[in-house]
Amino acid sequence: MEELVLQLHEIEAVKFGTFKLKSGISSPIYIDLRLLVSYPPLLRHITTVLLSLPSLSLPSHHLLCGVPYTALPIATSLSLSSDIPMLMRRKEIKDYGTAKSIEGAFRPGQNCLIVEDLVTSGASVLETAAPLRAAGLCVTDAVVLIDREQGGRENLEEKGVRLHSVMRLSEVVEVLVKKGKISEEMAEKVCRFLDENRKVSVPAPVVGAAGGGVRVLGMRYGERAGLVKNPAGKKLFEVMEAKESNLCVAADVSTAKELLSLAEKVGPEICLLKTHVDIFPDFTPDFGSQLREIADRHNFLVFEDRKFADIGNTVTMQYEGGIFHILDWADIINAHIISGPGIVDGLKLKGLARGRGLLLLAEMSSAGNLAKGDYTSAAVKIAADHPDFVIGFISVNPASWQVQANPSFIHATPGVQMVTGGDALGQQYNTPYSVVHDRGSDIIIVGRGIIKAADPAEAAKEYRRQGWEAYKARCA
Ligand code: S5P
Repeated sequence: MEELVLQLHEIEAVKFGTFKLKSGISSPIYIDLRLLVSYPPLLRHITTVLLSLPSLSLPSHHLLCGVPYTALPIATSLSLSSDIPMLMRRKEIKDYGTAKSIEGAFRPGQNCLIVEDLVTSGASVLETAAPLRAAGLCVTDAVVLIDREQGGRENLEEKGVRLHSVMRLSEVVEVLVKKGKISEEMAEKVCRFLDENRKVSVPAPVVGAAGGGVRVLGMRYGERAGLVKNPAGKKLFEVMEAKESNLCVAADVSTAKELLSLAEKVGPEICLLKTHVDIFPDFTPDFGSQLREIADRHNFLVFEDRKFADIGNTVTMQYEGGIFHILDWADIINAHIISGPGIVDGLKLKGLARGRGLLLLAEMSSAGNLAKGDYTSAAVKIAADHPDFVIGFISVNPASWQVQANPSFIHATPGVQMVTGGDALGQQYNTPYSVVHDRGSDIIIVGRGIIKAADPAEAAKEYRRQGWEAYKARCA
């Protein structure tokens, strides 16, 4: 071990000074094991040490998973030397393709050892353990090169993960003093720091597969209904729970007549029916009341996908007036936030008194769209300012949002089909499981996957089943 410590010091993977750690505390010692990739002999040395760690029974693990990113080369090297297959956890879930949070081959019930370079609070290990466990794997042990002795071992133990470390930070310091690499004074400073920071707690969760939002994602729709102020939002959660459906059909058919017939057919399977009323050549003023009658009978809500985008004053007129009188029949509408928060004020002016709800477009499903990053964060902020009227978001990958989770907001995701892919005009599809389980959305919005099926009622039944299974797996 002494030799290993000296080599780490030699390559400046262990440094002394004043450093701010991920946990927010200021430390006189900093360990940067990212440098290991530049020193293959050292990586090999570490692997040999890990292989012979007495407390760790490597063969009892079916799989290894490194904590991204620094521990990935260590895990890879350990996998090559031990022949134990490896998994990789994505830090960010892709917004295209298969959108898996865990890459690699595995079977539920297999035991996966987590490999980490350095443990402080244990938060990073737990961030990796959460999606592995959610995928049905057993996570009982983690192995780390250096334990900073700042509560990580205890935090992990509490969550059922035993920590095996090659060395403790105090041992690293001892070796360096003994070999004359650092002064007694520096060693004392580090030891004092360790004594004063014996317990670094795991940071509070934020939304996201990265350990965040686990609490929110595990909550049942019925439980969340109790947190919603807006009547349409509350009813939506309640209908979902009662009907065991998180399916919204996007009824993009050619005529109003076809829409009403489709609503009858898929009504029993859905929590929400989404319309684009401006595409119908046969729209009549009684369309709204006819649709409402079907909606009430089958217990679903109506969502007019109007995507308002103008200034507050204009949208009040578009919402209430014109030919369509959307305000009279749609429980839910949606809006872009490109024009700023005034659009919400405008729509709210008309909709709030009628018990209507608003979804904000925080992300979109189409290739190359601009609703991301700061734009998405702005939508979250505007929603937080109007919890009486905004009921949630049109989103694509809410699990990756680096903002605090709010379980009262609902997420509805378009671009859903049984297989991933897209259309010729930029639409991008993910599966119900990936949308609800991996990406943390609540409602799947399915258009052509159902309306173009030979039997739309049967297709709706299958989408509903898949959407609900994904939700149950997420809650579990
Ligand atoms: O980003 C978006 C937002 C929406 S509301 N991407 C979308 O596709 N939509 C709508 O969802 C779109 O207008 C259409 O009505 C539906 C998707 O239909 P599908 O046939 O591609 O499933």
